[in-house]
Amino acid sequence: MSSTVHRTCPLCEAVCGLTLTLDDGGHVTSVRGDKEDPFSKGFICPKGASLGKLDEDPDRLSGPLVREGDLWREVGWDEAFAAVERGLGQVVARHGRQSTGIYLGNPSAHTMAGALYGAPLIRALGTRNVFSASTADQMPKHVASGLMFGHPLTIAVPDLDRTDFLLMLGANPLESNGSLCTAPDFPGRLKALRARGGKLVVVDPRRTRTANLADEHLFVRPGTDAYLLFGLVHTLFAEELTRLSGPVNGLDQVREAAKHFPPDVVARRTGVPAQVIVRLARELAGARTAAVYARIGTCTAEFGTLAQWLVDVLNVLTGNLDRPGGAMFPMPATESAGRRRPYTVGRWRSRVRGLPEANGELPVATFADEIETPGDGQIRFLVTVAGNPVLSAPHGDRLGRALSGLDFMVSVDPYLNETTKHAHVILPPPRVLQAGHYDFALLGFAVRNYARYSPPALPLDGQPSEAQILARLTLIASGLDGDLDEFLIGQLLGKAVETPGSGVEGRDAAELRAALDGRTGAELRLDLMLRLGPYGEWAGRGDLSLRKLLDHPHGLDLGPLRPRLPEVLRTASGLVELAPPQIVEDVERLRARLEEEPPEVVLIGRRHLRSNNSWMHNVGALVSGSNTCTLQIHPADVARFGLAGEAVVRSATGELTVPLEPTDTIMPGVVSLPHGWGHAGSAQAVAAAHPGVSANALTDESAIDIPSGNAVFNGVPVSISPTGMITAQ
Ligand SMILES: Nc1nc2c(c(=O)[nH]1)N[C@H]1C(S)=C(S)[C@@H](COP(=O)(O)OP(=O)(O)OC[C@H]3O[C@@H](n4cnc5c(=O)[nH]c(N)nc54)[C@H](O)[C@@H]3O)O[C@H]1N2
Ligand SMILES: Nc1nc2c(c(=O)[nH]1)N[C@H]1C(S)=C(S)[C@@H](COP(=O)(O)OP(=O)(O)OC[C@H]3O[C@@H](n4cnc5c(=O)[nH]c(N)nc54)[C@H](O)[C@@H]3O)O[C@H]1N2
Ligand code: SF4
Ligand SMILES: [Mo]
Repeated sequence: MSSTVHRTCPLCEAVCGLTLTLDDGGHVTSVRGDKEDPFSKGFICPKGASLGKLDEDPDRLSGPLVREGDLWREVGWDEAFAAVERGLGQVVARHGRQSTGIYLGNPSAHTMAGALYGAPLIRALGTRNVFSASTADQMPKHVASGLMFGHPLTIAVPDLDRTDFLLMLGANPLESNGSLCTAPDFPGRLKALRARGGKLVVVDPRRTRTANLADEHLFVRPGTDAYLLFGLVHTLFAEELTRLSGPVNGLDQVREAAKHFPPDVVARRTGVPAQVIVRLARELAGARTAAVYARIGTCTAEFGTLAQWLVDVLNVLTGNLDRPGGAMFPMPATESAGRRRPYTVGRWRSRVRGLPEANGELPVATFADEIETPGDGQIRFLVTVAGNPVLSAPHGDRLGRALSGLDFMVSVDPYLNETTKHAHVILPPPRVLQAGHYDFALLGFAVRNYARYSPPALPLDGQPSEAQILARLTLIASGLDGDLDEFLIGQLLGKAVETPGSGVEGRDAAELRAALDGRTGAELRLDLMLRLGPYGEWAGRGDLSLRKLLDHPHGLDLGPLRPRLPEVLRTASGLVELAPPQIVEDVERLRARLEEEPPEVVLIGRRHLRSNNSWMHNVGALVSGSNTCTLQIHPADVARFGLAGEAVVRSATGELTVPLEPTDTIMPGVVSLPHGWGHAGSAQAVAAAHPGVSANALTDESAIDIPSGNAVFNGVPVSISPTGMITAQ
């Protein structure tokens, strides 16, 4: 007897619904797109299709490991947690809480465990040494949105299904399936845009598959998007094409700042001809509706925050912010109504380099500094959750060496990999199908309002869920006993019954608690958030609850995006802040860079459809064909540097020998290497057989986007030479 289960794919931001068939033994026999999912409508990609293989990967850890020297020993859960408690206790007793640190990796933005227990664990550790993949990714967007709209999660997404004109920079959704824009079947949605007469313009130093689908592709020099965007802003003012989205603060400052970046000046730097910039500005202003959307290529760059800011400046100046077909604010089902203080950055600074905090985190670019540098606050005890920063952080090999010097490290991860091999204890989460799934983070960036909950498809046989692992770590770190979920539920309910307009003001918290549904603490907390959320049965505007989601196993469409200004704003002024001082002051740095000679060759990254950052390289069906770690390089550069087959790439931090992939789809003077490879000697058999090299051996942790502290992966200066050549020292 086989059974069928419907689940959200947890592997990328597209949140596709999947339909899986399981045999009696709980083995996955087929994976298909769920045609009845109102959002993804049956879409699936090769990664989703391999979910069964991934779930049953024989190299996934099935129980905790404890390291003794170079030897790993399988232990029971109690012994593993006891080891963590001892390790933490010793470090804290000697060096205090500021000697602890935490790193949260990308999948913790996909798991319920990460969403529900990440923040409590950080609070329990009581440290400012908080790092995550966000500062190797989207922190510039949080900072720009936080300062403009008052909350770092108030992020405008392109209204993909209704826009008439999409200007896309530094994103390649045909490979990535989209990011900070949750849109299952992104490729189909782009085709639909064109089919309804809309226009797609892609700006990328490579002619990607997304660029091939577009009406127009513009090659841009890496790291120069802020100039290009300023050139567009300049033109809108110069030609009086602006029509504001609504009342804003700071319009004059933006006009002043843009004066320094006329199209002919920025053309030289960006490689985009001035007349093209002018035409693009006119098209953007003239389109019935339009949206500017920029992603990782523009975020992990030296002027990441300026670029993210200018994206929304353009959306505002063209009247497209917050209107259908423009850039809009989703309203996710678990959004909390609570007002917070207006957003700011730099509330504290990192110990060694004095880099500002953003969203309560320090830049991953200074992670190794904080582990290596002696003194009060030096990290000696580290927790990593769902991260592989040795391959994903800038100058990752240095970080690997730093990790090996920690007094104690505990990793919550299903794999023994380049990062977790430095841990003293590894706590593996159970199989994917044993976890409940709700996309707390990603549904806040969805191009339609939508909700879907996937209960665990298989029981936990004896081992803790990842939620329970993190809850237990939180209790260990806080030194408290008891039920963490009940405590957190009590806290949230206690606040809600005292908050005017919460929908439950004045009601009895114990009675409300008794009404919650859920078989686990995580489900109870989800139910509470749904009920208190904007569609929730307690907030009075709907009837959403966990029960309702369970009754809709294919997901629930909550409608198209709706205008949300000014209600969504959390700025002190109550207006959109078009020229936040912390951002505008960085314009000087952008101007100064204009005077400098650009590097001759720069490195950028890229993504492949069948890869996922540093993992999923242990699934045979995914690591083959085009999914390889090669250096894309223009044939003219191959000739110029006298290369054949392989080349040596050198940067300020390291050097690699890499197989070449000559292609005229990349600009001359630019080379591209995907990140997340470098699995030589891995405990994962398939990955070790397809090792590749780590692009982050070349990236430089000393280069950051100043306002956000974000890492710089695109536009890294490198030199290229033939292999076997001896260089003068
Ligand atoms: N050069 C360069 N570097 C980059 C980038 C780039 O474009 N270029 N991109 C950056 C970006 S955008 C990101 S997001 C970061 C990613 O950086 P990280 O998050 O540090 O790295 P990942 O490769 O995503 O590692 C994911 C880890 O989570 C584990 N894992 C998978 N599923 C689960 C789960 O359900 N629970 C737990 N606990 N663990 C799980 C995997 O085994 C793996 O160890 O890399 C960044 N690094
Ligand atoms: N298959 C697959 N899907 C993924 C991932 C994966 O590793 N594999 N990772 C996931 C993660 S963590 C993220 S954050 C998202 C990212 O999602 P996307 O942002 O769509 O990421 P990429 O596919 O890397 O596309 C970035 C593009 O930016 C271009 N680029 C590089 N430098 C510059 C520049 O200076 N300016 C401009 N304009 N473009 C530049 C690159 O050539 C590349 O085509 O993808 C997610 N989805
Ligand atoms: S596009 Fe993303 S969410 Fe959809 S099936 Fe592929 S990996 Fe899963
Ligand atoms: Mo990412």
